[in-house]
Amino acid sequence: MARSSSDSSDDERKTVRIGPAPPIPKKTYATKSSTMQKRKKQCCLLIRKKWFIAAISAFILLLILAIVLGVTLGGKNKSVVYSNPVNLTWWQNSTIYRCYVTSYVDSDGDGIGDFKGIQERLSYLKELGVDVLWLSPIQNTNTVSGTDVINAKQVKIEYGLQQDFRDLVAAAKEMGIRVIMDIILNHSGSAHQWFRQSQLSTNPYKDYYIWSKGKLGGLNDTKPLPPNNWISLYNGSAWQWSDSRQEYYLRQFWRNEPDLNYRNPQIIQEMKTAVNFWLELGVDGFYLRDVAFLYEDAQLTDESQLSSSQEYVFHSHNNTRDLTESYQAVNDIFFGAIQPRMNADRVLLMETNDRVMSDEKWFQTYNMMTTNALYKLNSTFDGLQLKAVVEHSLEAFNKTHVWPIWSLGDETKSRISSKFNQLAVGLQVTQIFLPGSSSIYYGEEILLTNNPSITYEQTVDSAAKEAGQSNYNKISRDPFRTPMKWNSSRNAGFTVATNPWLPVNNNDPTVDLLKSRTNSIWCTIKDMISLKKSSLALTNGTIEFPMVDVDIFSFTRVHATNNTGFLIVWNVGNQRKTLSFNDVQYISNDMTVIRKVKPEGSRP
Ligand SMILES: [Ca+2]
Ligand SMILES: [Ca+2]
Repeated sequence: MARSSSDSSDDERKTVRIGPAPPIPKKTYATKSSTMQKRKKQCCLLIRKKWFIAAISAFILLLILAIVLGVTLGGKNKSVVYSNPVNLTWWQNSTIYRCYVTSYVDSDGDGIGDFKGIQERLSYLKELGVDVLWLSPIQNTNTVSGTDVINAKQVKIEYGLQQDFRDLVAAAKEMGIRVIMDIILNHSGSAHQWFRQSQLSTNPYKDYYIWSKGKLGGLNDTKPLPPNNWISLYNGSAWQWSDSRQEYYLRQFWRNEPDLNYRNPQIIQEMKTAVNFWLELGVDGFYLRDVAFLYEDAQLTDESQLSSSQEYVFHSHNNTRDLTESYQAVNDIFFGAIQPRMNADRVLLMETNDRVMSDEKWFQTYNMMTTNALYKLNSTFDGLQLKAVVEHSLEAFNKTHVWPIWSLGDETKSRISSKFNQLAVGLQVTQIFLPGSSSIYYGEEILLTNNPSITYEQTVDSAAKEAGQSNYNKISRDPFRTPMKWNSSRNAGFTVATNPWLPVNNNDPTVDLLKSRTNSIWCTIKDMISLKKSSLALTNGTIEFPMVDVDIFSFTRVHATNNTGFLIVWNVGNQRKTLSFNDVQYISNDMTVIRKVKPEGSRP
């Protein structure tokens, strides 16, 4: 990263040099920057015609420039996000690393990632610039990669002992890294003692789940029909027959994940107890999974169908999703008994959706919302579409005063490198510079791709196994969860076991390789995180979109008071472009190129 003496921070030195200035005559910026011209020469020499930016053309598929610029804010109607400097809390000025524990580091050679393994790699996270470690579900489950909780107040035994978790949290804190965790609210596993007892109608567990006798008229009258037409997220009826109880139970997700009955006050109490358990172990916050699904219509009313199809997307879900009670339940669980502790320095986050963003009353509860709006873009998109998504998201966050976390990946989705190909790099860099906090799903920093070579025999995802040999690869989430690739040793340094729980993806580069290349995606992300930390303009500045068209996406982040900031330009098209920012009133010609990013730089 070539930085001039005045390129990145909002310190006094730079402010004096650029200063809040009167409008500066505008020119095509690249032609006026000796730094740029020098870099052009270097680029042409070093990487032939891969990319360069003079006058300004870019023969690239993707180009991001972060450029310091002098600005004047007069004469424009600003779209301001967090315009007034605020005292940022730890979770606002943060880079969040979403760690899928099972695949991160295996310390004891059983082929499964664990707490001690993560602890060994805390220095790696620190080096990358991570402030918050966000752990995938660590509550004890029946299946290693599932969310079928069998004890909400116990660590997953494959990950280690409770003390190992305490040690991890303590070691992370010592390094200035906070630890937050997923908490599973909507369901338990069918192997949970609660469910076993509930199936037998044993109190107090009899009404821990949502049971129904169903409707008369079943095939051969051997069993009734499901009570209504509700569909599971993974298709098929949301009702599962229990032979032992001779009733249906509701499962909005998988058959081994029965929905808990939140209309039973005992469930709220159980969750409060679980939350307290994890707070005692030292976690700094929770990501609340599947809040939208907590409550369903008490009368079990049919949902309207948008077509005759039995697929989930063709049902309305107004009786099974986003009920007001669901969000109220979160208030009941996390505030009240544990409010004093949550308020102090803890954070609650959940994934945003239109329902929750439409009602400000929920924001007494949630500090942060994750948004996967960028991920929802089509695998190819243009600058206008990208801007629309960013603006729509920021408007919602601005209205509700909730701090955004931009999230591109998690263990349920195709990896971004596989979905977006070369555009993935640009999305990663863009999200770092957007207002809010950015996140990294483990492996994104080395452009880990989906592992396409997992056989049916190697498949672990229980739903995929259930789908059978001919269909498993259509629904398996295993390809998005393969082991982290650390180095060139066997199984990429993830484990010394011969057979890791999922096979390592042989196609992808390793951490060690990319760290050794200064223009790699790993180094780029590290540098961009560092840049963001150094700048109030980037954490707390205004945002504008000075030039956006089909091929170009650009935005500025400008300090609210000293008029300095950054311009980020991304050529999302596949043609060389010549750009001039002459017509943008507030951009001066006094700019310095900080970093140029190209998609090819990350691959071996
Ligand atoms: Ca292990
Ligand atoms: Ca539910």
